[in-house]
Amino acid sequence: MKNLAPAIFPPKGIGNAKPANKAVLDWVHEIATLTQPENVFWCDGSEREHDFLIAESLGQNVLIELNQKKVPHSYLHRSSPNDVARVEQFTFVCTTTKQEAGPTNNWADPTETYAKLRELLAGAMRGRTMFVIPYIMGPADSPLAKIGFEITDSKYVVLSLRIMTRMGEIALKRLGNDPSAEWNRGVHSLLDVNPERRFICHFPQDNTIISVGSGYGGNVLLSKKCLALRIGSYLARKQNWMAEHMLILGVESPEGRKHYVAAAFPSACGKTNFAMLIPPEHFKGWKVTTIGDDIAWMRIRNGRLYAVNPENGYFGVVPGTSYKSNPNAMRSIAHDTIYTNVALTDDGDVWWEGKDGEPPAHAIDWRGNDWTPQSSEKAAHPNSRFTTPMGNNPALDPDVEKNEGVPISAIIFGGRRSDTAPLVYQALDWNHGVYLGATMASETTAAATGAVGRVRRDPMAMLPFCGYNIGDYFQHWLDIGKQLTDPPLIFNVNWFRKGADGKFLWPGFGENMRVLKWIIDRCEQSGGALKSPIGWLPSPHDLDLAELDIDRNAVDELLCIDHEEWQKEIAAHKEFFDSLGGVVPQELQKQREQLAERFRF
Ligand code: GTP
Ligand code: SPV
Ligand code: MN
Repeated sequence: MKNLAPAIFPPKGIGNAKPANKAVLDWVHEIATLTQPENVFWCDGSEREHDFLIAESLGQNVLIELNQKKVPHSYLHRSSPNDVARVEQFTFVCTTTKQEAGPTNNWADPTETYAKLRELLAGAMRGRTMFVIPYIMGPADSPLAKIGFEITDSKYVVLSLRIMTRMGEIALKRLGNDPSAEWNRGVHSLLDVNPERRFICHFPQDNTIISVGSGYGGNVLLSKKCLALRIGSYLARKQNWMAEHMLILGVESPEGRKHYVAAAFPSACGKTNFAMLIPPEHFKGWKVTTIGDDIAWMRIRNGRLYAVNPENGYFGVVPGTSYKSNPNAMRSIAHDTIYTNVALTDDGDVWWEGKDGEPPAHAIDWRGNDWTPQSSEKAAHPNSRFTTPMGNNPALDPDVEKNEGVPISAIIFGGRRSDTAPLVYQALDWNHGVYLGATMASETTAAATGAVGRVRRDPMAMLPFCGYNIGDYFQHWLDIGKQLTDPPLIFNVNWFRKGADGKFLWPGFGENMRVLKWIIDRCEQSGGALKSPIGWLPSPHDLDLAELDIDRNAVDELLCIDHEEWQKEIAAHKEFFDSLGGVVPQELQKQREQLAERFRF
């Protein structure tokens, strides 16, 4: 069989940053004994190491060099066509008991799973280099920061983690020599990139992740969904903090008043875009800044929630990104970026559906085939991604490295719903807000394999990412609320409601500032709202729609609560809770009854 990742041999002084910590050394030794690599490469995160790995990746066709004048220091990676998204059906939470993993996770027995994975990993790195990557999630000295190590046989993973995390020496320093220090053990091997041997397994009780058979980001950048969300959420409950699938942004008014907002939208439902929003002309003087675009780690401080972004870069959806929809993202990915599964133009530039300007007359598509605008296939995969350091973002918030994090004034939940859910509404209180999160639904997207466009319940956008029993997770949210003297207000938004013509009613992107402004007004107790059965709802004049070209009827439709649709919705909430088999806290059952009750009057 063809070796997908032949060994590389670094010159002296590269690949030898061996840590002193005995627990790490023992673990690496154990994995090396099992996987039998040709050599072990200890990463330090230096420029020299980076340049060497880029050169080797180009030599082995792991990366393709782009036109360095057009996109400096940027490269294209093509994953296997069978390996382009997260695989939820092959993602496992291996808690000691099935009960701990709960009704929404694939559970597998830890002893049996370790045995199966050991078999798959035995000799798997023969003829390959085993990389050991130390990294920190969160600002290095934050009380929320966590250390992880990822062992991998993929150079793409090493180069990507260097962007996505604080990688190398900095992590070794923070870990120190204490053999009992807390750190996450991550093992990844490409194996032969065969979907039949693709398993993403989490062992929360051991703070361990083992991922085999994939080279796609969400399955193999173990810092991200695996550690920061699945293991993270498990640790968060135990340690009384929160690990959430949320962007974090700052909003500053022309008078200099600043709020931070965290928002949970499911995969490919607009987090990166919202986090980088540029307010329209009419909001001159307002500034939106980014703390994070995908994950928030939050803890209680002085009765408030404070959040950090555990990541150091963005792994974002490429298609649809343009100077029109998201100029800050375009500027971020103009250099020092790894592109995965986009198209390559004849002049060595990258292209994707929705990019500004005319499509190229000819390109090489994400699979490596010739492409023209007449082709029936897409040039870029719908889940093609960029990996770019957050330092590239022109709107990066100055407090992104603050150890204690930023205080959160509002939490927003949002899904992709063609109907039922209005543009925005506010929960009556924290517990009602938890109910909004718990009953969230969204149409599925290309971020995971499987059908696209199917409405499914995705509580707090965490359905694929909660590392323990969802009932306990709901209870954790309720328990956190009890400890907050100044809790964030909770909102629900829907940028994706459609009219009878099947088109989006709301322009979205930068114009979402109008909704954000109402949310900030509510936080400052200045925004108007009507009490509706589902919560506080703005009337059209409570939203600043000045200079927006939108039909008055569209606005009415966006804010309308259709009682028939909501009867179906409430029934769907009940069906969802029932499907969870009795783990839903009483408080949330009560919230549902109260919601139904409010519709009766
Ligand atoms: P993940 O990285 O998978 O977690 O995705 P995300 O939640 O960060 O979503 P992202 O911002 O990348 O947007 C996903 C898709 O939704 C892109 O195709 C965007 O163009 C589109 N999108 C984002 N915001 C809006 C919006 O306000 N309105 C509309 N109509 N589409 C949007
Ligand atoms: C998501 O699917 O929510 C992502 C992309 O952010 S991935 O890292 O692949 O999970
Ligand atoms: Mn995401």
